Amino acid sequence: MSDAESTDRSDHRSDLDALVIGAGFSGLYMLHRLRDSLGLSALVLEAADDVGGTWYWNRYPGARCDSESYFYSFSDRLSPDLLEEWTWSERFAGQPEILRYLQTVADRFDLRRDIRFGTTVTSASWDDDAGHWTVGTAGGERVTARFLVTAVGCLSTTNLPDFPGRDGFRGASYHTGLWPHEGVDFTGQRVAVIGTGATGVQLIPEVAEEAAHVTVFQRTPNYDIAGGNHPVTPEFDRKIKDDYPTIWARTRETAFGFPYDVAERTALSVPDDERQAIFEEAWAQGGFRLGTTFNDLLLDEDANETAAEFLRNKIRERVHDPEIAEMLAPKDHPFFTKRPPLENGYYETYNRENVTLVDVRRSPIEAITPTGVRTADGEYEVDSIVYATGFDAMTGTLYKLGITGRGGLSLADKWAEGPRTYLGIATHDFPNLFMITGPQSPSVLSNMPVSIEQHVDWVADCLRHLHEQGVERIEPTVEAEDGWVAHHDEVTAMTLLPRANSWWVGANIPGKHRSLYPYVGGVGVYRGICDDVAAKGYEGFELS
Ligand code: FAD
Ligand code: N01
Repeated sequence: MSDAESTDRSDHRSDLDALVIGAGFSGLYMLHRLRDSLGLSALVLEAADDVGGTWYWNRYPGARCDSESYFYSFSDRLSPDLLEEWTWSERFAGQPEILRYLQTVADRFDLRRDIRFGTTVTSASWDDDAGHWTVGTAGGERVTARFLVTAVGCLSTTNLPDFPGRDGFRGASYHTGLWPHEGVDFTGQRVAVIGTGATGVQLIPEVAEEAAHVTVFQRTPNYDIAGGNHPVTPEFDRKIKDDYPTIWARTRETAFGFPYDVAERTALSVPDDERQAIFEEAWAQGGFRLGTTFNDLLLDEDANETAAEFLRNKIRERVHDPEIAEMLAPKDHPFFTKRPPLENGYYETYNRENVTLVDVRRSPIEAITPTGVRTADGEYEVDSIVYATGFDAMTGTLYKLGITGRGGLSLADKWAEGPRTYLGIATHDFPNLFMITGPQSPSVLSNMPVSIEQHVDWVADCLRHLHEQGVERIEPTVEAEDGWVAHHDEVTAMTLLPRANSWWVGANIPGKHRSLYPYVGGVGVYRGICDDVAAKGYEGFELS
């Protein structure tokens, strides 16, 4: 019997202190804090057969992080020893290596014995009389817990567009977020790839190397930034390890949770040639630095346009066919109002003979036929279709949990006009519920391990406080929630982010309420607000 099964028949099934859903970065660290720091009884329910979350599911060719590995990991908060011992092989590690890292974390802290794998949560209802959550699973089990922590990820429910005829395709279809564990051999095949977000941009060059022909269906071109991936040298590794105290301190105070911050200058305050040189230097360094070169790129359209045009010109330099280059160069939204993918050789892929780009904005996909993809311009016959079409982000997975709060109110109904949270971590009428990287927290607008640790630590400290004070329930007040939503909306309106049809605003899912789902006020600012709330005895929460 596996460890996971042995927990199945333990006392954990009833009256747990805390139940956590999800065993990715968030759930693993939450379990460690609950069990090992606070001594609470805790159980994690996880739909997958192993830990890893994102890195368990997204096994498509080319999958890798685009936060640099040395800070896309747990900090010294988890274990200074592990930081010293673990060495990343590449600047941006590939999926297998990140999965191995998370498996190592699970093993090292003996987390698996309190994780039940292959267990999908389908309901979670608050019982106001009993003062606990009753959580139901697809297998028909029920578990009760005083506190419920969702660690279900922001990007864990796939978006498979409902194209007419989709299920009648006679070849093989894949969604990148549910990639077969045994891999896929595209050798000699004609492959359609639908979607050119961060995933498509990683996958397309890899598939083009293998397949006979790749047809890419692009709806919106992106401002892809050069990744600049390379192996990690022993010298770099040593330097990073020596600098870790400073690095982690920086990640906690900067806007995006990176160890470098946005420069304190505006784009139009410097002469054109100087600005160009600054962009070039950031480009040469690779990664997201280009987005931090000036502090008004997300605020001022003219400033933004300078970066946008710089990136369009990079595309024009690299893609030989000027017509294809213009198809790839975005003009319908400002830079960074959709998540810019990092690319390693993506644009050069379009110089290959075996790659065709189709503009489905101009000529939309009308149907998937038994033998291919039909657009307004004609049919493209293929052997396989890859859907790199992203996720129902931030709320999709939360709604699938079937959460109901006081009086049977469902979370989906409460948020029908957009999420209403306090700090993106809790919501009124749902006592004792904490959402790790919930909507209206920095989450996907940050280097996520930093935001995950901040949320988990805040929740753990809160639970310790409740225990010490003999408090059994915690719930945000309506006033505090209204205040946070108003603040969130105000900060959002100062930026250019609402301008683009991105998944950040829910535009990728037909019928989804349009609002900015993550909080754009910045990681450091947000941490300060959360710390202040805690220091004031959890101001804005009702404790009873
Ligand atoms: P997840 O890793 O998504 O884990 C959530 C877990 O919850 C999953 O295992 C899922 O199976 C489980 N779950 C969900 N619903 C249920 C249910 N009903 N019942 C039981 N279990 C359930 N972020 C960055 O900051 N930098 C990067 O470079 C980066 N790269 C990324 C690359 C890809 C391809 C993707 C898709 C995302 C990337 N992200 C990146 C975001 C990434 O999701 C986070 O960095 C991080 O992995 C999230 O961890 P998590 O534990 O919060 O959620
Ligand atoms: O998903 P996406 P993703 N018809 O939603 C298109 C993280 N991530 O999986 O832009 C035609 O960005 C859609 O078109 P449009 C990262 O946070 C990180 O690529 O909506 N096309 C788009 O081109 C990222 O942002 C990393 O017009 C349709 C694509 O499909 C997030 O995950 C790597 C369509 C979806 O792009 C999601 O990225 C990978 C339709 N009906 C992911 N529906 C790294 O860190 C959708 N599309 C490296």
